[in-house]
Amino acid sequence: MTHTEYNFDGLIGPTHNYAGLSFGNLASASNAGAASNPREAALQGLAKMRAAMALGLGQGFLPPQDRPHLKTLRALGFSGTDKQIIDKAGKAEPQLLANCYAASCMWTANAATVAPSPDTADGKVHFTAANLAANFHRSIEAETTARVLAHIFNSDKYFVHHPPLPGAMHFGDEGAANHGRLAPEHGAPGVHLFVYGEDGARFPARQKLRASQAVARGHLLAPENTVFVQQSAAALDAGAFHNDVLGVANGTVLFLHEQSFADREAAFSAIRKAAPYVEIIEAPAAQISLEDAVQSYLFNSQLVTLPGGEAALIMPIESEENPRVKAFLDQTVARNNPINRVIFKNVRESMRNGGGPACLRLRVVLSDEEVAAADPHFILDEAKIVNLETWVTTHYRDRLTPDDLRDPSLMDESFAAMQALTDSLDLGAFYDFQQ
Ligand code: SUG
Repeated sequence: MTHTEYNFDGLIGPTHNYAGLSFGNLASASNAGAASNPREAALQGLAKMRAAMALGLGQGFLPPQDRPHLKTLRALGFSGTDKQIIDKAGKAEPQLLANCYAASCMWTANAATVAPSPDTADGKVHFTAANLAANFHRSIEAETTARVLAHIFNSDKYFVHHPPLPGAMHFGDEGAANHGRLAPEHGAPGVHLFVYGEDGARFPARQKLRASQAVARGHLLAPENTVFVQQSAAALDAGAFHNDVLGVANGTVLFLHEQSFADREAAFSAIRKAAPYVEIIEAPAAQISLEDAVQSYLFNSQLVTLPGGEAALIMPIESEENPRVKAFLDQTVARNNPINRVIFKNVRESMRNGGGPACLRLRVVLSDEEVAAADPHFILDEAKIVNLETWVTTHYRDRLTPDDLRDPSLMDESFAAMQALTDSLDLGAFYDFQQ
């Protein structure tokens, strides 16, 4: 059976904006209040998807969610017509309105944790939608994300869907952003690397160990194929609010910063024991500071296995622009290791909210039969990308500031866009605003 790596990118929604909602995410904080360009953001995301397809990789997407999320505003006591709700919330609680307007579901690395079928005791692909309990604007995504995944991967024969973990921050779970899979090849049983945090001196940890353990349990992973590693407090406090800001794993390669883990030696020995084939490619702190790594998002790259077997990195252009990072990358490619290619993409609109190329995708390894069982509307080809680009240019604004969120016509435009999208994807009355 052939297994292929698919990346499901988040299609960036029409309300993409900079509201400074994520404590511990330095880019989100420093761009708070700036004007965003939702149209450019979505087109940048689609261009990245096209680049991955050009490399011969499978590419899918997850649709944006309905924002403003009126259901949440109603649950929090705002009443009246849709327009009255926006008006009242904008006057009384502008920050709450911004939370309900966030397009943050674009970062699908946080949508869920996935275990491919070669790894699970029942031979099915398991999904656990992340509860994203650490931030209010992100926690709103969980229920709809679970619905989206169940819709796209809708077959009891091949797929198992677990609801977001209960218990809020007691089981705080941020999905695949703190998880990686190592395997000699995609179709062989893999080793799951779960990275959790403990609160730092500056910033709180989002991913709890007990949450990672619960996901591993639910996914029926063999204990010898799971490794749980603590992120270093230095990394968290330097702005690595998810582990994928400082490291990425795929295939036989673990690519990371020297200061990623609390106990580097113990972590490496546990990983090598479970996955003896692993090649660890590390950036020494003396060459790349934590500050450079967080600014350039060097490790928030998509580490992908190309059809010929070599590994490539799809990286943010911020990494090309940082001379120390660029020098390190040149050395890495020149050395004898599986990483032979680096492709730089401009996803600046997303980067300004702390989301690099790897944040924008959920990696799902699927067999041919499993791909055939997935909803083809969400598996991309060139024609479908062109349709999505036309949809974006038809419906999206090219400038949005936090003040614009109070403008009820933004809600109308956003819902009109979502209506057109659900029509084209045969989704029916899928979103809360359509009920
Ligand atoms: O959760 N930013 C996201 C970025 C997520 C990046 N994902 C990964 N590292 N995998 C977050 O902090 C900012 C929204 C705002 O401030 O308007 C935001 O939600």
